[in-house]
Amino acid sequence: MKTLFLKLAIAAGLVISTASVSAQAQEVELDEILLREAFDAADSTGDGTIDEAEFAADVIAAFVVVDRNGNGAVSIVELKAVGVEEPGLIDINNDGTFSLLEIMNFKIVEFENVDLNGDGVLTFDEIKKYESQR
Ligand SMILES: [Ca+2]
Ligand SMILES: [Ca+2]
Ligand SMILES: [Ca+2]
Repeated sequence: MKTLFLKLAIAAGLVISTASVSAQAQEVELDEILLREAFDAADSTGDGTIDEAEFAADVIAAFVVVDRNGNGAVSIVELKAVGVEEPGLIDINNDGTFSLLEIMNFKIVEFENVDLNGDGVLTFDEIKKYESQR
């Protein structure tokens, strides 16, 4: 069972790391290099997997970066700038902005989708596979 804090934390991060990867890299090889960098940055324990706490921390760190004016909510413009194509799915209360909670709810689902073998941690291969299907 995830805590609310974890739900909050999971939303923001992988949005940014994966989005910046696809925005910057067109070639597969470069894509993989950037993906690896994002993965290693998120894997703060360095054990080769990303658990929920690491994922959550990554989400929060990313949210802070994207929320440029620091008002605790991300606008559609800010979100699209990091490559999120369907922000409507994230905006639960439909107010046109994206709170950390809304993003976290969205990212939790993504975490579970990426975790192909359902062991509760993400490996580089799982993320790579997920990214290649997007
Ligand atoms: Ca780790
Ligand atoms: Ca909202
Ligand atoms: Ca897994």
